[in-house]
Amino acid sequence: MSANEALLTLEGWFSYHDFRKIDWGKWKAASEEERTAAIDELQTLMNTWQDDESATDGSTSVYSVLGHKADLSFIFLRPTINELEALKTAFNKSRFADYTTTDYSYISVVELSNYVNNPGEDPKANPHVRERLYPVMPKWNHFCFYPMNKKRGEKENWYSMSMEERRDLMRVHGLTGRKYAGKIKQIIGGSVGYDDWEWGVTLFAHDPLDLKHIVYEMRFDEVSARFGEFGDFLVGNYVDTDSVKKMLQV
Ligand code: 76R
Repeated sequence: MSANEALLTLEGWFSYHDFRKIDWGKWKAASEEERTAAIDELQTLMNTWQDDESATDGSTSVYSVLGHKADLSFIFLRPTINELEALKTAFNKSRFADYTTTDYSYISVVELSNYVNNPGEDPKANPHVRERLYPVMPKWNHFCFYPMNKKRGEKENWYSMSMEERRDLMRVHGLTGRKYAGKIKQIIGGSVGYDDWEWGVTLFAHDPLDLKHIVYEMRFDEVSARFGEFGDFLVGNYVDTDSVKKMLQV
């Protein structure tokens, strides 16, 4: 194996998952006028994010999140990390942001690893590759997010395996994934150097059971069974400007 064979990854848009909690006590204590102005401003922001998507300058999704870990999830994909920072700052300057806290976020870059490329081809010239590196997120009803690592233990170390071994395991992983065509869309964000885990996994589904089924089925694939280590899972429901208003109206 050549030393840099392991380094061949393809990167696309940068990704920022911003998980916000709503301070419901403070929100309910605000005047109706203030709440209306805050919701209007949030809807305006969401429309500007949609304009970026229409101009293919990125993609944005908003989901309401179940459980105690967050209430809303904003997922931004953009060409540069400067744009991600500007989006974060613009949001923080909005009125609605004053009623939120952010205990968790995740930074990564959409990544394809080189296990399945066609030798000799310029991968970025391939429309299928481009579609995966610069993905417009589907407006599907449900999403889940979790970060993961591949083990670097004394006994099992993904990074000391040969390219052939890794490719074989990833091929099986890809075959499992393909069984969910049309049911699951996944975005893999590489986060080495950016965040606390090696990858952020974002899955979109029409049916929340498919989220459970794919993650469970993959646990039996050798690559996940032997090497997968997982962080917190978050799951939620798609919201647009109308449903976010409904969610926030008290
Ligand atoms: O077949 C292909 O075209 C691409 C093959 C492929 C790669 C290289 C692929 C396919 N993935 C790849 C890389 Mn994936 N993926 C995950 C998870 O919970 C778990 O156990 C794992 C979390 C899911 C659910 C998932 C889904 N994948 C990766 C990588 C980078 C690994 C590396 O570089 O070492 C990670 C961390 C990862 C994790 N994967 C697919 C899916 C699905 C649904 C597919 C099929 C996609 C398709 O054919 O459209």
